[in-house]
Amino acid sequence: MMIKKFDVNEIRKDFPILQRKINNNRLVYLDNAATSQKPNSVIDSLSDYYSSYNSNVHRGVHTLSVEATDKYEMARNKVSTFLGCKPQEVIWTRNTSESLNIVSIGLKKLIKSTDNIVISKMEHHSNLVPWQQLCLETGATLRYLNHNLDGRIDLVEAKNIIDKNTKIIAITHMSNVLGVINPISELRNISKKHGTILVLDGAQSAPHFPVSMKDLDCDFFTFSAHKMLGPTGIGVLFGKEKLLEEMPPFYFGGDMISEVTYESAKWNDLPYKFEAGTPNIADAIATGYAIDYLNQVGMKEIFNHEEEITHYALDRFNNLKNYKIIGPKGKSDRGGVISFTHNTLHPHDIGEILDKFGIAIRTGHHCAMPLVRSYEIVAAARASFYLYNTKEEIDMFINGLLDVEKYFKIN
Ligand code: C6P
Repeated sequence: MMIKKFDVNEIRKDFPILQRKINNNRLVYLDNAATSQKPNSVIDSLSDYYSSYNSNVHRGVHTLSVEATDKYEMARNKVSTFLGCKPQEVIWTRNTSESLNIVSIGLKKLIKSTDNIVISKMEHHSNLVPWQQLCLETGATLRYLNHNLDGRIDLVEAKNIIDKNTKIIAITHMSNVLGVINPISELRNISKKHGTILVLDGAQSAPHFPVSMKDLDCDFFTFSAHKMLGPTGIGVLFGKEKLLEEMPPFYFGGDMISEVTYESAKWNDLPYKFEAGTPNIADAIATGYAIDYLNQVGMKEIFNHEEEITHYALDRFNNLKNYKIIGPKGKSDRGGVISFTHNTLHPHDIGEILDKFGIAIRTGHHCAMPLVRSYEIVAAARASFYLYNTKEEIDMFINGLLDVEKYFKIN
């Protein structure tokens, strides 16, 4: 694949929505942690599927079905290359949330009441509630890794929290609120001694920097295509082959079986054992196009660009008198997410006024209610960046924050 030199202005031309005006202002889209925008190649691939080769997969001998099956499996191969794993270790799901549910329910039979499961206090509800439920059902204990005000996990304490009864550690690779990138290799080293299963929530990492299943040495990894230029309604569960072989299927029905009698059923081979029914063919194929786009730009280049604009934003933020960052003020091991509050203004008011200027940010608890509450607030505002954001947009955002204060007559 040809690597383009990173040129944000060229990249922007591939995203038609970025030409939109919001309230007569140009759109400044800074809500990428919620969902990313899509390039033409992804949008066109959806229309191409429905207009040229719409058909079911793995079922037909006719040309359309063969074409659809080839493209669907080719997309899986692209994901496996992107992650550095085997194609049979890539399961198509609906999103990160579904992937994490498949794992937590699939591992249930391994869990005894004397076991514990360790997660962090910064988890998205998708990586908290499934484990909470699993503990409630099995009698196991849910333990939490603590972090400091900056969002850095306490690794000294982690050595005591993770022990011989820890069956699973499930942690976010990068926090959607604090922006911290968690110390996965250190946690892996601690967990290895106890043979603990490591589950990574990659919803905020896979879109933004290279992720290698080999280097991370995780047992499961999950992400959503919609946060990485792909469509909504499709996600991925990576699992080590051996564990997936041992895990029971989540859904039952067509395609996930190899043989059915009136009395019993045998499961299909991986990955189909976990893909019951007609899958989300068009969106899986479009995810392949999203990965092509990311590869063409380069994941390292994307990270470098985001790092540059995030550092710039942090420097400008530090000069704002009344705004306070939730999460690390430092620049190391953090991605392009900045959550913040204001001394007197409610985050929703900030978000609404910024929208009048065409600037899209997210406000609320960001589906991490316990974390946000731990900072003694009920909501935060959040700006999150991606490959198509520019320094000029950061300036517009920071100036927008000052204009919000003017709007509310705050000095
Ligand atoms: N976070 C945000 O605005 P789904 O909704 O299943 O595609 O992804 C869930 C999810 C899981 N883990 C992390 C770390 C996430 O950030 C998200 C999605 C969005 O922060 C929507 S709440």
